[in-house]
Amino acid sequence: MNSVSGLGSRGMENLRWEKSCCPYCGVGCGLRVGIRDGALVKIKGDPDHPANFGEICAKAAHLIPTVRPADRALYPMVRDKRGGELRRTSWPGALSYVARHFKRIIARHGSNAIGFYGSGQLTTESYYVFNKLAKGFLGTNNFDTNSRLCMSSAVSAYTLALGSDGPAACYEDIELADLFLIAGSNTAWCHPITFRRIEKRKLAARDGAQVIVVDPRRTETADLADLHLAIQPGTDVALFNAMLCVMIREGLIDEEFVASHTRGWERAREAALRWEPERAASVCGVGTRDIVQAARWFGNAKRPLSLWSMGINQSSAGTSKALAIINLHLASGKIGKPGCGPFSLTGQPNAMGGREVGGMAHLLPGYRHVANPAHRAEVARLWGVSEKQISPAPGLSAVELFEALAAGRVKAVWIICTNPAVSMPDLDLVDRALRYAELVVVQDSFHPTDTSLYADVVLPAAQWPEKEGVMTNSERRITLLPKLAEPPGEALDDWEIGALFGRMTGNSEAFAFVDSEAVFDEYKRFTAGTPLDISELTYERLRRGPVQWPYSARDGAGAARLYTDLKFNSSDGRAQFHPTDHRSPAEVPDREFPLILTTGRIRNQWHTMTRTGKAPALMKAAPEPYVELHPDDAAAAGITDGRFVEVRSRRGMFVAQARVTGEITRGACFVPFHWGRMSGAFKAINNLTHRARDPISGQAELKFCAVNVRPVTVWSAQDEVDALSGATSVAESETGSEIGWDQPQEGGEIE
Ligand SMILES: Nc1nc2c(c(=O)[nH]1)N[C@H]1C(S)=C(S)[C@@H](COP(=O)(O)OP(=O)(O)OC[C@H]3O[C@@H](n4cnc5c(=O)[nH]c(N)nc54)[C@H](O)[C@@H]3O)O[C@H]1N2
Ligand SMILES: Nc1nc2c(c(=O)[nH]1)N[C@H]1C(S)=C(S)[C@@H](COP(=O)(O)OP(=O)(O)OC[C@H]3O[C@@H](n4cnc5c(=O)[nH]c(N)nc54)[C@H](O)[C@@H]3O)O[C@H]1N2
Ligand code: SF4
Ligand SMILES: [Mo]
Repeated sequence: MNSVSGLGSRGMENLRWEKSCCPYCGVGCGLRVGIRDGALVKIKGDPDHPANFGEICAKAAHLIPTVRPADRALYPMVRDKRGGELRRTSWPGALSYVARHFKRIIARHGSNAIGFYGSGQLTTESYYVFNKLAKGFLGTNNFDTNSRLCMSSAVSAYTLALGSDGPAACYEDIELADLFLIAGSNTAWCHPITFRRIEKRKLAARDGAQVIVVDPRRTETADLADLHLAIQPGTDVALFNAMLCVMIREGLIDEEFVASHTRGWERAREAALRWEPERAASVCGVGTRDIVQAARWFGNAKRPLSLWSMGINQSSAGTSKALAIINLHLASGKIGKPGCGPFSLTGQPNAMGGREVGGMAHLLPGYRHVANPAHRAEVARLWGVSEKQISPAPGLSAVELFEALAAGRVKAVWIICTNPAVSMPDLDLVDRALRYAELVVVQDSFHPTDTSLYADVVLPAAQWPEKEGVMTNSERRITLLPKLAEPPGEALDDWEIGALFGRMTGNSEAFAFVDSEAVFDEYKRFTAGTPLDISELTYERLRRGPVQWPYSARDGAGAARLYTDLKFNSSDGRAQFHPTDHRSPAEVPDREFPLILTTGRIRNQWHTMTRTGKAPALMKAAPEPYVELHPDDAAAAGITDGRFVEVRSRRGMFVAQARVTGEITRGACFVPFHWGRMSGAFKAINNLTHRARDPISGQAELKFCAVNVRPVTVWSAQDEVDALSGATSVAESETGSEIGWDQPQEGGEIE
């Protein structure tokens, strides 16, 4: 165990402190957990952990009430028929029920009629076991995760440009950088401890550290900016191309680096030169001078560090957006050196581990690809299965899986550690998918959730800190989470559930893991000789502290940065430029739906609130969702601050109070996505969002769709009578005139 002290002051008898890692965001802060008589009583930051040096944010500080609330899932449950009750059963009872249905479905429709949908909040070990089960033993690559909604555009861009996935930079670079380009990331709220480091760096830097923030909203992150580019949503590629255009024109390109270490510059250069700053300014809705300024700062910076997250990734142009950022670094040679580089901030605590272990429908462990015959052969050998058993066809990605369920092509889905009935775009699709499926298995630590309401089988999972395993944070740092408490009822660690199922379905040897360490030791063999080599890493080493990958036992440490030898992971060691071009999002505003809806997070809630929703202190700050609207758009619609409004898209409706604020760009509105239908049918903003995807990464466009916003009309008794008697509808007689939408509205600056 990781006991760090037996602190014994008055009233603190028997209090012992154990090390762990925060189960929320990808910053991956080290925690110290105070335990007395087997119960968690205190949480503080681990001063020795290099992600946070003892600091934590409010979400972690309020973890304790989220561990044992009344709605923990305690026992396996099965519903024999749709519409029937979920009844408690044993683990063998529940898993043999699943096995029976899988067998029937596979016999009738083939292996690809089943699918798994997992999560970046699983430990690496749990990911590994389920991935092995699906891809190695059930014959389907339909194992995808919510990382598809989160990181997949960054993954595609890194792979295309640098030859493999994996952020090159590290947190220490924050203290060294002299320019921060923060794009599509509300770091202050979503990666708060990383943000504090940026803030400190900026305030402490005698040599000056400038901050550029690219975000259609004036977020708390943007408050730190020397230059805030409040672009129209979806126009980032135009902006970054224009920055590159200015850098070319002003001689700010590192020609020698480009010539020696990259390929494809000519075409990227041509593409950028088509984006004069004036042209980008009109598309992005920001000033030409600001674009030129941003380019000069970037081009002249010695150590520019680019941080990005969902405003970039969650877009039908997500891969292009991320590539355009990477191009800026390749063109200026600002990569592989201390203090600079492209650095995507991962959202979930182990989204990185998921990528490493092959937790997406096109991947195999160790950054291998299902489509690559040599990769399949290596993995098959290590799994002890025939090569033919691993299908060469990539499985269905997250949204595709739900589309296939709704269309009846996939018949069964096993959902693990994610709540798609809140977090997926276009919730009506999810509703159809889960109703039409013949079998829905939900493995969650809580019940009911919006998703488990659809379940035929509920499998109770241990959650933090009842589970053991490793997680990798944004800077490739692996931390061991020890098991610090017993799970309630009969809940099991996720990997144990997968292993039990594997053994029950006749693969006793392949799933004979005795503990999570045995899973880790099997997984790490897949990394030998790969960019993420941790084949020499052990739990024993991790108990002494976290390490970055790649790791070498000889050094006892990992690599702080990637590509320091300026050799990239491509066959010739060169990085590849990809020309990028701006294209319109999938659904642009029009007369009927004149505003852009963008969605995201708030400081004190985590995703679908199954955990943070149980911490009274966190709920207090934001008990309800809301709609941020620009004053001009609000005035045009007859909306005042605090008024209840309905937001509609072609797919659904949402109701909340308006927050009229100049902090959002004109033409767009913002709604947090944490609330699901269980909290009120019209509180779920994903009723409205669009499931268009990036063609390369498959990531959904959760940051852009067309909506209209109007005041909620209060019906009087007379309206009721009029409506029933077919008299003029309220919508025509009152709301229509009030909103004044009759004038055609231009769809922002979008082309
Ligand atoms: N408090 C809290 N923290 C979290 C989470 C949480 O649920 N709550 N979740 C974690 C996870 S999984 C993730 S993925 C991260 C996400 O972290 P972030 O990406 O920082 O969070 P979001 O609020 O989704 O979106 C970031 C910003 O993108 C902006 N944006 C929207 N459209 C565009 C655009 O077209 N271009 C640009 N440049 N910006 C745009 C939005 O205005 C928003 O401010 O947070 C992690 N941390
Ligand atoms: N509109 C809109 N939608 C979005 C986004 C957005 O910005 N806008 N962001 C997207 C992104 S980036 C993400 S990452 C997703 C997140 O979306 P989800 O993954 O759906 O969100 P969570 O609430 O984190 O879901 C985790 C589930 O796992 C359960 N759980 C917690 N710990 C454990 C455990 O140890 N084991 C098991 N088995 N279960 C556990 C929780 O109770 C919860 O039900 O949302 C996406 N959806
Ligand atoms: S910043 Fe992220 S990892 Fe750190 S304490 Fe807060 S939620 Fe946890
Ligand atoms: Mo995420």
